Amino acid sequence: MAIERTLILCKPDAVSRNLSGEIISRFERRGYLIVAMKLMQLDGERARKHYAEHDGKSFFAGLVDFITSGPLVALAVEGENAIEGCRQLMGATNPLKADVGTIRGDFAQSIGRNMVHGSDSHESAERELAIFFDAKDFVTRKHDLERWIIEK
Ligand code: IDP
Ligand code: MG
Repeated sequence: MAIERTLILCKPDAVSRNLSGEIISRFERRGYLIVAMKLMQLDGERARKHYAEHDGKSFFAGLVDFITSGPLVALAVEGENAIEGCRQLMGATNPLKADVGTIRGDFAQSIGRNMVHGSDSHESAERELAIFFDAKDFVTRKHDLERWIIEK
């Protein structure tokens, strides 16, 4: 069993459409525990750092414009295999390919306005969490994990 921490973003389209609560509740219902959360607007420098792997691609400038265009909600969530599990709840990057029942399959139409971000590996999670949060931002939910989440 691996207890993991991952970065989730309710992107500016989600906040603008008043769906951030709906999205956050999907992670909560799965049992993932929020251990840090911020409503914030990214500047270009932080956005380019977050999406550095896409620098040079045709959609990079549009992606940075969009992610900096309004407030987003950044969350650190924790749980068993949370990195893959959160990606499963999000659905495929292109909403047309995302299953109905996933966040993107239920709420999005186009790839550039797909509502939610989730780290895709341990390395990404560690790198991305450090872009959005300081060590002091995290609370401990060890008691909740032990009581409700982890099989003894
Ligand atoms: P992910 O968000 O599912 O991890 P990535 O491939 O890491 O997908 O791409 C990051 C974000 O960039 C996507 O969520 C999407 O909003 C945007 N994006 C990815 N590919 C395209 C594209 O071909 N056109 C426009 N936007 C794209
Ligand atoms: Mg990605």
